Amino acid sequence: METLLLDSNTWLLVLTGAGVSAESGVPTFRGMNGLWEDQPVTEVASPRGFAKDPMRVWRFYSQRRAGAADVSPNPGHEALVAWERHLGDRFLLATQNVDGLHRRAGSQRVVEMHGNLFTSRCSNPDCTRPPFPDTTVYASGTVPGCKECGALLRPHIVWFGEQLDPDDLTRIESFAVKAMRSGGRLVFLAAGTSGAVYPAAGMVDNVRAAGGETWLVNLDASENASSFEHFVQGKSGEVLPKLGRLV
Ligand code: BJW
Repeated sequence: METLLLDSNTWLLVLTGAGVSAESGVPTFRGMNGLWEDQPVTEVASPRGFAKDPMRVWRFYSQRRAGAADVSPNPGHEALVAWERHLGDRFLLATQNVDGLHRRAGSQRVVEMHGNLFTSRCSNPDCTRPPFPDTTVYASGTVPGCKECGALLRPHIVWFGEQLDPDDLTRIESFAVKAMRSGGRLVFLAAGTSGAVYPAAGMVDNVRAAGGETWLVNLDASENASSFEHFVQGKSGEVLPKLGRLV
């Protein structure tokens, strides 16, 4: 197996997806065939789905909260923690996962691009209440309301068709810019992601355009696999612990 050199010249930007949590027992989107209760997840987890049936949306997220609370980080998460300890500020982890497992494993420099399962916010864009931690598994058939304005609460998740937080995107871009300006070696590694959802799926092209090196660790060839220079096929929990050569 190829090894990825992580030395004092390396700046490592990691992108993770649902495959990294799969070995912890969290179902992937592709694994569910993109369906939940026979409905496309893209319909349930969308602004339109929430407007149409907020109870169904909360049932979906309450079920996932209950499931994610019971699982633990796996060796893939742990390998990334070790790499971060080695590289310090020359490491950044952008995750599409909302399950919080990276932070629970000990990762600190984390950007949760698609939000967080254990955070809720008011659905009223004019409400001043900021997003807040919320581990509640709401009873089926209920929809929580905002204490401040009475509107419906919603999960703090980026649904299809919604904008990602511009601060998150800036943090990722600034990391790459800083790496290139420092004259260091910028490495982008994507793990456990289908490469089908943007803007995350476009990160590989941006890094290549900036002159960075690109690696993919995935169970199968993701949709954008041909954009990567290195592809290590396998389970992230088995590959990542062996991949990094810390110098
Ligand atoms: C293993 C493994 C193991 C298994 N080890 N591997 C440009 C072009 C075309 C369209 C667009 C575009 N830019 C934006 C869009 C629209 C849209 C989009 O991307 N659509 C595509 C379907 C084409 N994007 C958006 O709407 C985004 N917003 C945005 O860009 O705003 C501006 C804008 C809006 C509209 C138009 C244009 C611009 C928002 C995207 C938000 C995504 N949110 C979700 C769901 C939230 C619901 C929830 O979590 O409850 O986030 S979608 C879902 O997909 C979830 C995931 O984070 C995301 C990525 O999935 P991921 O992680 O890749 O998982 P899987 O299951 O798909 O794949 C797992 C992979 O792991 C597989 O390959 C397995 O083989 C592998 N695997 N076990 C290693 N053990």
